Amino acid sequence: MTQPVIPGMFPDPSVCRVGEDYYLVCSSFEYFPGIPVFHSRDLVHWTQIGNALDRPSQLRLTAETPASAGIYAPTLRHHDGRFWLIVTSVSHGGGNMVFTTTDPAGPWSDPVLLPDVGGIDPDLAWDDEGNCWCTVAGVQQYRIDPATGETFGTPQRLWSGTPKAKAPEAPHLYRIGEHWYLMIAEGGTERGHAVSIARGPSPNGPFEPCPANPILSHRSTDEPVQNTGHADLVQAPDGSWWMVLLAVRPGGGTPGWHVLGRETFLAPVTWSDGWPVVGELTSGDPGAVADLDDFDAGELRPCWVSLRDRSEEHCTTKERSGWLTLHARGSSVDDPAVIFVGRRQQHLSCRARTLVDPAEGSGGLAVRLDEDHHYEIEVASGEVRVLARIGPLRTVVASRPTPDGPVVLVVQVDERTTMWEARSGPDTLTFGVEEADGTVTSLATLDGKYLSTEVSGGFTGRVIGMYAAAGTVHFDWFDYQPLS
Ligand code: 6LW
Repeated sequence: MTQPVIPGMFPDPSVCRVGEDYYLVCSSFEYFPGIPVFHSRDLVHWTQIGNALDRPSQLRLTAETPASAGIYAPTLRHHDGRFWLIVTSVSHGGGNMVFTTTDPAGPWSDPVLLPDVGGIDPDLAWDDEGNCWCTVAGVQQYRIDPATGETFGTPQRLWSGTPKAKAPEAPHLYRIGEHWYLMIAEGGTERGHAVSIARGPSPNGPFEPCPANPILSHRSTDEPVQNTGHADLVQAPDGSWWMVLLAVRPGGGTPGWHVLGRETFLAPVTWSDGWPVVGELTSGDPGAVADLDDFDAGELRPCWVSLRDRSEEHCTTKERSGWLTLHARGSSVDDPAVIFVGRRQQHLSCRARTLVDPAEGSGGLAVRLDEDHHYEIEVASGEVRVLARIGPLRTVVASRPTPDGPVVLVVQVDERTTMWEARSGPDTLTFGVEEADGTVTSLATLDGKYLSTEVSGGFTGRVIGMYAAAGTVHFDWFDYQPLS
């Protein structure tokens, strides 16, 4: 199966190039810090260099921010020596806002609000006269000043996409050769997702649709990679053109269940009669990069995300040197205010382990899709339990006594690969305790189907991490090992 170039829940990619360097950003929804920023020199191997929204003055999400709300679909561009990021905060009236910097690794500015720009999936493009055009889903266009948030004139409708196709969104405007191109996603971000394009003489159109639309879609195919859409174009220093896009890798039978969220893929683009032709997806190399974090570094790495906010008061590596200390907030792991620190699951089979000291509280290791869909292994005062939340069902699946003192908790995710097994779901999750001799005593194996986006709905994928349910819990290290 074709591999994503950025595996895990990194959807709605937007890319730009400055010299030999590519930069890419993605949606981040209810997670904080928000908007992961990646760097690459070849479009295939990417390194996360930071998060654009890493302080409350940039991103204020609260326990009332629903799952899959928050930060949607950014666009990243470079203009006049600065990086510009425009994004929609779909919560608390955040609306559309612009951030800027000279260093994409950060810090980024505080937001410039665009109160008069409606819609989602905002794009930025400048014309030769220096006008800045902001195009949003629908597809509507505004002329704005990104430095002040001022809007000029009235919004214009540019194109509503292919007749009978729904949800014209993710617009991006490009000046390429003699034409202005307007590329969109349409069909909705599920199995009907597609990319279409139109071109015209000016940034305001009129736009003529490509006769070959959609230029990319896997709908109605048995491709193992599905939901292809929400794309952005970039030209390489050698003049070749490339497309980054989102797609999913559903496991199990048809139509399957995807568990890693919508991931970032790459495809080559050639041109014919002034229209782009999208080639086969380029297989990435997510690599079997094990990732052990011993929390000795002081600052948390950019891959770690929390739910809606993060403060030193509840999450710190400065209280016990070389440990991550979480002070519980809320009442349980079901609580939207739960103190959680996790990283995206990026491989269809993988193992996560953590050494937890529950001496002053209870907490553990969770695999989370949202507040209503998560499994965890939790330790508290001499007992270790496996818990499951599937919609309205909340249950203790297994429990056993455990000696006082630190304990290593383990979750192993195994992709179901044989046809008969896979008919009942994409994978299994086995929760257990690692004994002193390194063997693992399993407590329970659960069906991964219920931690899939097809079951939970929404736009996110699995995040695996540590949480405090009550009191104070210390974590010495967290180890993530790909198994596939
Ligand atoms: C985003 C829309 C989409 O705003 O999903 O896949 C929404 N495309 O363009 C959230 O990711």
